[in-house]
Amino acid sequence: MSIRPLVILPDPKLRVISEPIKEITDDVRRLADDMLETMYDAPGVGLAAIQIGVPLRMVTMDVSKSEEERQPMVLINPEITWASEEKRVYEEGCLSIPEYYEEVERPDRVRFRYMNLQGETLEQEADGLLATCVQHEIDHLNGVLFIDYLSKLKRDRVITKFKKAARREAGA
Ligand code: K1U
Ligand code: ZN
Repeated sequence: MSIRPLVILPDPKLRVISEPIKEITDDVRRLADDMLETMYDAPGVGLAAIQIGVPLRMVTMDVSKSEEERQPMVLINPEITWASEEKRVYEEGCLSIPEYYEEVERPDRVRFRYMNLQGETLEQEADGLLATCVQHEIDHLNGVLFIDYLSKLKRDRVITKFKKAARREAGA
């Protein structure tokens, strides 16, 4: 297992549409292990494979409250199959946009389908942080970021800030 470097805004990889996983191979299992290790190290409650530069439809999540009771989830080819009309606002963050948090409105509850590492197809309903997180992660698989839900003014501001930081780093 290894901790992989995170892809940070404005890297164009974050806008790529990730490819479905066709077969669960040793490489896929290794990717899941690396994603979990990278997510716990960050720390984060979710991670999409593209955030470590791999354009495959895999997500890891763990919204458990304590480190002692970890509940790691690995989602392969996840899809939202139902979303409630009712919305909720949650202050979101993103490991690819460090130290930036904003309120985002999304469906309050969702049902999602995915394959696990054993190749079983499962469907689950979620509310609270899990519902927000799974929507945020599936957006990553489609090249969508939570800043896309903000006003153009806020989005442009944060993109400009991260572009400047990237330029400074490249020049340093
Ligand atoms: O996909 C990502 O960038 C991970 C992101 C997921 C997420 C967080 C909040 C709302 C929606 C989606 C994060 O994990 S940001 C870090 C974070 O929220 C957190 C970190 C440690 C403990 C608790 C939360
Ligand atoms: Zn994110």
